[in-house]
Amino acid sequence: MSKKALITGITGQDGSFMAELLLDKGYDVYGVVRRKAVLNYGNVEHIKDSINFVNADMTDIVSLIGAMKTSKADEVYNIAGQSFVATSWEQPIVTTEINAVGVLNMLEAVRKVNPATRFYQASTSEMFGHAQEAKQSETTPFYPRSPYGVAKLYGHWITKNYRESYNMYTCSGILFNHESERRGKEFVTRKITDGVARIKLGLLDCLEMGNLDAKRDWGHAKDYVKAMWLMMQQDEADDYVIATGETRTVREFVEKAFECVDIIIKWQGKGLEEIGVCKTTGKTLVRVVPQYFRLAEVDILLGNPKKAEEKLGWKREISFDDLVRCMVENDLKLIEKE
Ligand code: NAP
Ligand code: G4F
Repeated sequence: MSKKALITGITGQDGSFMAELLLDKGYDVYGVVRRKAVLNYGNVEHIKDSINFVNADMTDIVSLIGAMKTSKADEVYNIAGQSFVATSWEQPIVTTEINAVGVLNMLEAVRKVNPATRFYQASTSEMFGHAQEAKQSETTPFYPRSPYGVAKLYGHWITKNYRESYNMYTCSGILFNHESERRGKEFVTRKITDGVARIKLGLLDCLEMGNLDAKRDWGHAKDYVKAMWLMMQQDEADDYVIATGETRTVREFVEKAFECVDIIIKWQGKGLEEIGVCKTTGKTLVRVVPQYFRLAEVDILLGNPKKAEEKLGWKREISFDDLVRCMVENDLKLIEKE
C-alpha cells in the first residue's frame, strides 16, 4: 500500500517541490490549503489533479485534527509558514501564531490522531541570526534577530520537546536560504532575477535594493526537499543543518544575475550612495534605497552541512551559478510571455 504524506504549505515554493518528490516516490499526497476568496493552487497548479487537498489553517487546531483524520498520514511535512522576514516586524502577532503556535497545533494534532506519524518541521538558519560561530552547525547557539526568527525558534524547540516528551518521531531541518524560479518576488534573489530580466527587456530602468553587504548561503530548493525526505527515513529522528557551505553577498548575486544577460556591473560610491552602473553604457542599473533595510539585520549566514552529508548521505547538486542562471532564464521567459 502507498505511504500517505500530509504537506502543510503545499502551495509555496518548498511545498510544491516536496509534493513533486513524494508523488515521484509513489506517495498519496495530501496538501493543506487555506480558504481564499479566489481559489488558487499557487505553485502546485500543474499537479493539482494528483493532490488531495484539505482545507485547514495552521492557526486552527480543529482544522489540523481534521486534516490528520482525513489524510491518515504516515508522514507530516510541516512546511507552512509566514516566510518573509521583513513582514514579521509589520505583523509580529500573526507571524508568531503561524510560525510558533501553528507548529504546536500541528504537533498536537499528530499526537491526538496518530502519535506514530512522523513529523518534519521547517526550521531555519534565521535562528542563528547574529551568528555566534563563523560556520553554523547543529551545535551553534541561537541568536534570532527578527520576530520571524524568534517564532521559528519556538517551533524548533517544541518539535525537539515532543520528541523527548512523547517519544514521537519529530525532526527539524535547519535550512539555509534556498531559492528557485518558484520563489516569491519579495525575496531578494527573485527580486533581482525578475528585475534583471525586466531591465534586459527594456521594461525597467533600475533595481532599487537594500543592504548589498548582507551575506547568505544560497542553495536550490529542489536539493533541499531531498534532505527533508531523507530526515524522515532514518531509524531515529534528529535535527540537521542543510546548507551549501558557501556564502556570498547580495552584491555578488546582483553581479552574477546581470552576467547572465551579458551585462557587467561596476560599483561606485558607498553606503546609501552606492550605485551599480553598466560597464559599457555607464547607465545606472542598481540604486541603494533605505526602505529595504531591516530594523535588525542578519549580516552573514554560512552553514556547515557535514552531519547531513555523513548521516543522511545528502549532497547539494545544483551550483550557485546554475541556480542564478535558471532563475534569470525563467524570468526572461515569463516576462516575454506577459
Ligand atoms: P513560501 O513560498 O512563502 O510558502 C509558505 C506556505 O505556507 C504557503 O503555501 C502558504 O499558503 C502557507 N501558509 C502560510 N500561512 C499559513 C497558514 N496560516 N495556514 C496554512 N498555510 C499557511 O515559503 P517557502 O520558501 O516555501 O518556505 C517553506 C517553509 O520553510 C516556511 O515555513 C519557511 O519559513 C521555511 N524556511 C524557508 C527557507 C527558504 O530559504 N525558502 C529557509 C528556511 C526555512 P498560501 O499559499 O495560502 O499563502
Ligand atoms: O531574500 P531575503 O528576504 O531572505 P532572508 O531574510 O534571508 O530570509 C529567507 O531565508 C531564511 C533562511 O535563512 C528563511 F528562513 C526565510 O523564510 C526566508 O526564506 O533577504 C536576504 C538578504 C537580507 O539580508 C536583506 O536585508 O537580502 C537583503 N536585501 C537587500 N536588499 C534585501 C533587499 N532583501 C529583500 N527582500 N529585498 C531587497 O531589496
